[in-house]
Amino acid sequence: QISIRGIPLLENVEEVKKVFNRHLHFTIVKDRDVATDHDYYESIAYTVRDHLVSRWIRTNQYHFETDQKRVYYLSLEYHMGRALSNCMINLGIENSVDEALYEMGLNIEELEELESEAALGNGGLGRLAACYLDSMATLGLSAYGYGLRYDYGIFAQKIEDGYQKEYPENWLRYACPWEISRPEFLVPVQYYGKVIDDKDGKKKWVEYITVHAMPYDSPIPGYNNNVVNTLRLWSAKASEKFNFALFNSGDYIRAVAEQSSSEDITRVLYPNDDFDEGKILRLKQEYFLVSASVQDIIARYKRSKINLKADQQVDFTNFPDKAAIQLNDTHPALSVVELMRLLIDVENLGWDQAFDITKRTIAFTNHTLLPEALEKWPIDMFQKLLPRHFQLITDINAHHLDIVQKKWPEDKERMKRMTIIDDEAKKVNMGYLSVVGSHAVNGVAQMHSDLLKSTIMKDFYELNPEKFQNKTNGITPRRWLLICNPDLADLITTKIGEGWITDLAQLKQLRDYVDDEQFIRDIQRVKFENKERLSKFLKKNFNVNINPNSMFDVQVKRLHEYKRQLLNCLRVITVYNRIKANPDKDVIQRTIIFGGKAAPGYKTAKLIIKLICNVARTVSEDPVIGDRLRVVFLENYGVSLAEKIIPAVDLSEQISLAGLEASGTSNMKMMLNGGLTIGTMDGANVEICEEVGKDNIFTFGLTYKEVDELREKGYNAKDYYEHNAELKQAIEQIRDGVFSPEDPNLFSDIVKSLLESDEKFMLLADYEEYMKAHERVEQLYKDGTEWTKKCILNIAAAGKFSSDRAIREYAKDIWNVTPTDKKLPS
Ligand code: 26Q
Repeated sequence: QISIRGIPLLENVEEVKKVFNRHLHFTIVKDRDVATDHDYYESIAYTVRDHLVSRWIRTNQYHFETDQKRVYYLSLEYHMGRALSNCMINLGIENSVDEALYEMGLNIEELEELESEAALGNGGLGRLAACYLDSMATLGLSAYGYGLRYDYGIFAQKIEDGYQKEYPENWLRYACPWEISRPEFLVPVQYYGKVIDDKDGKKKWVEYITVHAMPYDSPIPGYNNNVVNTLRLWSAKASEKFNFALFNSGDYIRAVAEQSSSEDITRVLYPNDDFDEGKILRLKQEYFLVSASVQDIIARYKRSKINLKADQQVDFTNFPDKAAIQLNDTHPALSVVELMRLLIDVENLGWDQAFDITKRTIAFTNHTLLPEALEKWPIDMFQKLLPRHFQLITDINAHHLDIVQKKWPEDKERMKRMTIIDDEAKKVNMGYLSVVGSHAVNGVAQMHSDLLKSTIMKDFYELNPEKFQNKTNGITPRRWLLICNPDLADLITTKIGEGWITDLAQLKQLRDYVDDEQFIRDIQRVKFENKERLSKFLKKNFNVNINPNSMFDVQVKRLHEYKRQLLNCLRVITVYNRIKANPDKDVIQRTIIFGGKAAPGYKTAKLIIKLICNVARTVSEDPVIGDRLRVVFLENYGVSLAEKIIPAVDLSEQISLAGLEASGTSNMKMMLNGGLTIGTMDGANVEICEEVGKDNIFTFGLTYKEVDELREKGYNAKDYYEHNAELKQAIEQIRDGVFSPEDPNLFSDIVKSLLESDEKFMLLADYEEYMKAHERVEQLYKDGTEWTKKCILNIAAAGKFSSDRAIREYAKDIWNVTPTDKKLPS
């Protein structure tokens, strides 16, 4: 047995059984005659949690003693997925637990499936936060995640008659064994009211209402280093005080009702990915996270070793040497003004010193250039909800524009472009506030960081070029290889040892085996077994039949027009037409897999899901097609389903219009698991191509520059349509109801928008090259050995895309903290 899953020593196995039985008895209060599988899941979860507890406490003690600088990651989203297997792996107890359960007649894999996943995120941004927590703990940083404990995470997606339906995801229905509430650290958060001038010339926020933030802590174990960091999620609790008047006046019912309405703040995650609706509840959520977290951060600073000793007023001069706050997009941008407010109004610092400390503490990561995703709050709404913060933004803006004016005295237009508060549009620009209030600003892939500097942040780059950086995203190799693809992990380990788990660059040693015939066969066998496993899972859970002998061609990600699932769909239709036109031609068998949620209000995206489902139906019902082509749309794509799909991918579809996907991370996950990429030169695909070499990836399509030029000269969709017979045919079939005979006009909006000359995502411009790229894919796939060699080269080149590498860069270039491979005592 390989040691990466821990060695199941007899005494460990006996201990696990003992603790498991104790939890079933004392915590769940059942015996084995009446216990359900879910009870067993909970018992084993508590058993594993017990192993974390002393490490968790010791980590806190250690960080108190050393008083190293702390990193605070602030995010409105954490897409954590399941915790059980992650904890077992990171603690090295998986084999012991496995063996113990087996001896008791239970199956670990079946129990793991019973954990509901913490899906408190939409897509890439929330999953990135989760990967970064894993890496920060593994690198021994004193790091905290702060977020919101939504009662309802991302909705559950069902496909009914080909349409997406949304259902509430009540992940807390069963008690969650991984969280601990901390009522003793309740924090007040204030809204509304007004600001008055106090006697001593100070500003005072009065007549506000208060909602309390209750912290729930979850453990974040590092890999094999006995570090356990904390993710602290806030839940809204009505303040009993604020309803006192109503309670006393006898309006009991209204008082209770109002209580529950303030608890609505953390009721539900906004399911929009890259779209800002400007809703007040969302602004309340953002401030709730920010205010509770920043107060908590300051309180921890005051309780820290140096400040506990000092009996005079706490000195904030060194605050930026003790705390780094990272903003995950603009969603927690209010941190800038909340930190200012607390330093000035509560801690009595002067404005200039407060602003200096704020800037040195905060850094900002941007995740998108899409204009509809950039947060801008209506001034009226903002001022009413957060009157003191509006004043502080006004002050910061004046200070900022003063600097702009000194640098470009004549340039009125520039001042207008750079204002944080836009009086004409009556909006507060949160991106600009984040840049002005930070010492570092970064994009999430090289190309994206370059575009930031040349497009939406150009003026700000010219003002402060030293602030701008790149930090290419990464994924954690623990969840995205070791845990989700154990057979590949073992195979790699037999060749190069287990160093890759915490130093993914070591994968490049696999290049030595690219011609090793046995290794090639082993890689093929593992991939096939993963495809078989996925096929069985889909058969069992969704009654979907797919053939593991076919190529698995996969596009899984949020549904968005810029990601161009519709381009993939046009390709599928063309492949279908080609088989029909030439039924005797020898083609490879393909299974084309789609998965992803559309925002509930995003009509076009939902119609695209319906189209894909209808095309899938037409293809499957056509007797001519047989087993040559199969199209499936998988329901409810999320972290847990991804862990099953990604190890089985042959071909990774990354086909966004160049310039629009900031980075992408599913591209990295599939590459690491031996999938080959077909993709545009967008986001991190560019770097994937650099790392693996252009012979080992299928790139196609317009470059960012060409997109720009084409838009400049005028994109004309109809030209492409008229000049490509296959494309024309596919679109006409959609238009004529070939895929929707019961309602021939169902997809007319899609057809119309595809042919518009200002169609924003230029689908038709990239169609022909996309088809040709797929022909190259097919050629290569016919030669199993050559294909597998490229898979090996892809795995070997995936090292750069570890979140450990990304976090090391943040630590060095932004946070000024030092990773360590020191192990704490177990
Ligand atoms: C904004 C305002 C109001 C409500 C919701 C939002 C909102 C919520 C989520 C806006 C954006 C998001 C999520 C964005 C996101 O996931 N972006 C992705 O981030 C990944 C990690 O950096 C990148 O890899 C992807 O390219 C990028 O699309």
